[in-house]
Amino acid sequence: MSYEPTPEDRFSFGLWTVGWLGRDPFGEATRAPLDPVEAVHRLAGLGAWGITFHDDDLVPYGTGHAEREAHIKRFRQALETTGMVVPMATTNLFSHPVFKDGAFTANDRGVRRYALRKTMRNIDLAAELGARTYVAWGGREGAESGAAKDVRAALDRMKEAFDLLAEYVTEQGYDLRFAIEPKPNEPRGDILLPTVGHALAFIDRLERPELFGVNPEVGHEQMAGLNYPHGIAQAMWSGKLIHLDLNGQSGIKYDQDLRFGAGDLRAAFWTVDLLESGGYEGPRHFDFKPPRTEDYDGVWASAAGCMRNYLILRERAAAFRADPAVREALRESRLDQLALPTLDMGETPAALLADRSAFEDFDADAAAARGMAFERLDQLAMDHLLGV
Ligand SMILES: [Mn+2]
Repeated sequence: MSYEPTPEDRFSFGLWTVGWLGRDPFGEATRAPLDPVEAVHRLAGLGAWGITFHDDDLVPYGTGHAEREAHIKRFRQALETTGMVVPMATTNLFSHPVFKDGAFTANDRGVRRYALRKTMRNIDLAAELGARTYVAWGGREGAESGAAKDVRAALDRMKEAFDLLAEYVTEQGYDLRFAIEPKPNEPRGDILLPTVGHALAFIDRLERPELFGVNPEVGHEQMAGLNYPHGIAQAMWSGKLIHLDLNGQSGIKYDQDLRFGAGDLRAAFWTVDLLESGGYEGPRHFDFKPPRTEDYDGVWASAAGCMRNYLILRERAAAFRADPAVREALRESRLDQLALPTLDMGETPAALLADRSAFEDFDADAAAARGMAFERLDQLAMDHLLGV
C-alpha cells in the first residue's frame, strides 16, 4: 500500500494552513510569507485536490481594486495550470482590530454592516471561483464578561446576518451553501454557537435553513471535551454535514491544530470510519497549523502527513468493517438490533400497553445479566488501527 493521495480522494487545504507563519500569542513569525501561487503548486504536487481561503489570505487586507484583480488573476492561473479547485471560501472577520468585539454580533452597528459587506464581496469571488460552500467561523463573536454581551440580542443579530447573506446568494443565483463552524472559546473567552449542537439548533431558526449546514472541526469539539465522531454523526443524521475541518488535538487545551492523525488517534480512526462508511461526499478538508518549529520542508511534510494518515486510517477502517470476526462481534454486541425500529409497523401506544411481553412478562434481570461484549469489539478495532 503506497498511501499516495490522488485528486479522487478530494483532499483540500486552507491557504492559511500551510501559509501560517508561526506567529502565536507569545512569539513572532518563524517562517517567511508563502505566495498563494506556490501553495497551490506545492499542494497539487503532493496530490491534493482543492484549496480554500479567507478573503485576506488571497488578497492582503486593504489592497486596492486593480491590485486585487491582479492577485486573483495569478491565483486563477495557478488553479488552471494545476487543475486544483476551490471547493470552499470564507471571510476573515477576526484579524483586523475593527473586529475586536466581533463582526455579525459586534455591539457597534457600523462594524456589523462593514462585516456583512466584507463577506458579500468575498462571496462574489467564491462563486466566481466555483466554490459550493461558504464557511462562517465567528471567532470573535463572543465575550469575556457577562454584561458585555446580551446573548439573546446577539443571536438576533447573528440570525439577521445569515438571513441577509442567504437572501443575497439566492438573489444572485449562486449555487452556494453556508457551513457554520462552531468553537467553544479562543480567541474570545466564550464564543457564540460553541458546539455542533448549538449550531444545528441555531440553523433551525433561520429563514432559509436549507441553505445552511455545519463545518465541524476536530479540535474545536475536543476543546469542549466532546466526541467529534458523535458530533459529525448527528450533523450527518440532520443532513447538515456539508463540510468539515480535519486536524489533531490532544485533549482540552488551547486550539492545537495539529496535523490530522496527531493527537487523539482513536477519534481520528472513528472519524474516518464514519465518513467512509456513512456516505459523506464532501471535501476532506484539512485545517491544521504546521508547528512553528518547522521550516518549509517541515510544512510540506506536515501537509503530506495529513493525507497519508487519512489514507492509512481509511484502509484500516475498511479492513475493520470487512473482517468476519468484527461482523460476528457486532452481532454479539447487538448492533443489528439497534438498527431495528423499537415499535412494530404502525404500533400505537395502546398496542404497546397491551403487549405483556414488553413489560409484565419482560425479564429485566435476565436482560441486565447479559454482557454487551463491547470490549472484545473495541479490541478488534484497536488491533486493526494498530495494524496487528
Ligand atoms: Mn482550530
